[in-house]
Amino acid sequence: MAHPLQLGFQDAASPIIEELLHFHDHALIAVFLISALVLYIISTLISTKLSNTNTIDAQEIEIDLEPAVPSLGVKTDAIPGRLNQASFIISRPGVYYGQCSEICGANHSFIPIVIESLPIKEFLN
Ligand SMILES: [Cu+2]
Repeated sequence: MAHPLQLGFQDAASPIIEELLHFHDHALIAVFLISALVLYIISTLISTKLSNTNTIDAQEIEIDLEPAVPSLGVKTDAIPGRLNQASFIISRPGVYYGQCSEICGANHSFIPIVIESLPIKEFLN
């Protein structure tokens, strides 16, 4: 039934449009939940203290290292101006060598990557 000054559609008057309206409401809930999740993730990324999201100078983006230590199974991107972290468990103490695995510049092959693993008691002393 139509009402004066009605903003939306008329009420559903057939089974097919009733189902379509149910689907519309269901899809709207899904869209709302996804939007809320995306907004939450964006606000978390913007407000975190763990990474520097401000790029000071466009020149600083030129170098993009990708250190990798094969014996530890670790490979991560390193971008100047941004603090990256990678956590992993090393099963025994030692010195592990790696390499840059992205062609980053003229001295790409001379970038030393060394991880020294110590027991926690030695590390704290
Ligand atoms: Cu490199």
